[in-house]
Amino acid sequence: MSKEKIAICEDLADIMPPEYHDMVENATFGNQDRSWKDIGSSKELIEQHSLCAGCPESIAFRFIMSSIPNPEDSVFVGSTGCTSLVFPHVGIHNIHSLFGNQNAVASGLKRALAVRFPDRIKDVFVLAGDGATVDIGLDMTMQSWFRQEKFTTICFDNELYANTGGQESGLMQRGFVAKMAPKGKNFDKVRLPEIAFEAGCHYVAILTVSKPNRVEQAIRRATYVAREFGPTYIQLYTPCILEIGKQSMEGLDEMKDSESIGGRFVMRELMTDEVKAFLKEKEAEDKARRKKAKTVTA
Ligand SMILES: Cc1ncc(C[n+]2csc(CCOP(=O)(O)OP(=O)(O)O)c2C)c(N)n1
Ligand code: SF4
Ligand SMILES: [Mg+2]
Repeated sequence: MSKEKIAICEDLADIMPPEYHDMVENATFGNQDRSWKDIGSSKELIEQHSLCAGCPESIAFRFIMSSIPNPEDSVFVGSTGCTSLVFPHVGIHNIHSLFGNQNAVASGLKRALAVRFPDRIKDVFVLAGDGATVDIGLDMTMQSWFRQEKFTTICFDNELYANTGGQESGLMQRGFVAKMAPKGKNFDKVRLPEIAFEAGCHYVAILTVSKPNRVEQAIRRATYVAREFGPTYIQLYTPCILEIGKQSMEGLDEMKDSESIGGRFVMRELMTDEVKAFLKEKEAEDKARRKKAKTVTA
């Protein structure tokens, strides 16, 4: 990993905006121990977005961007929805795919990168809403898991189609009435974490984005396991504050309430014993490296 990969071509340096120079010089590219703790003290790979003020999807992006271990060699694949409004603002290579096709596009991309760069680690992440992941794109999502494609699928679960004004989704909870689903949902929320595990994902996590350390842990685990074993899945509860009638400052409370004991989004992880043993070893290695780096600096 190295900052050379993101260096600006000398001939273009004087016309690049100052924000871009700032990103190349002061973001945490090339640091395998980068973390959410760098937020506030280094240039972030996202600082602006065009989501509603206070939308938890924006907090999710912030934590994900600061946690991925290899940003200069990572590619995001997005899908239409509120999440896609963020993609033009991120400092990571990304592709916008047709709504629902994201896991098919990511499959081709991951395979092509493995052929083109056999000696480099290239991480691929799908970031899409629940409508794209679980409803219209479910076929593509599941088939990529059946085929054991080695990338991470991240679902921004706001329990409806937010970008088109509030239609019912498979991840909506029973009885919920949305602006464009006035009769209320007749069925329970689809248990996608369990389905993902049964469909071949080697690591699955469901959580809110109220606690950055948890998001970081899930992102790192999912990335490492995807590299070694196969597909991984993370479902993040990012409530649409507009639809549940909350103010911009209230998204965090909604997430905290829903993850407290007995809540709908208490953090859960699903993994095989083999993956558990692998992560234990990997995390011990990471810890030892960080400790050594601290001793050298001191
Ligand atoms: C092929 C296709 N079908 C439908 C749409 C319309 N569409 C755009 S965004 C969206 C809903 C997105 O919902 P979700 O994936 O849950 O993301 P959110 O906006 O909730 O973050 C739909 C149906 C589209 N753009 N393309
Ligand atoms: S409509 Fe909802 S999900 Fe979309 S940006 Fe606004 S608050 Fe976020
Ligand atoms: Mg949604």
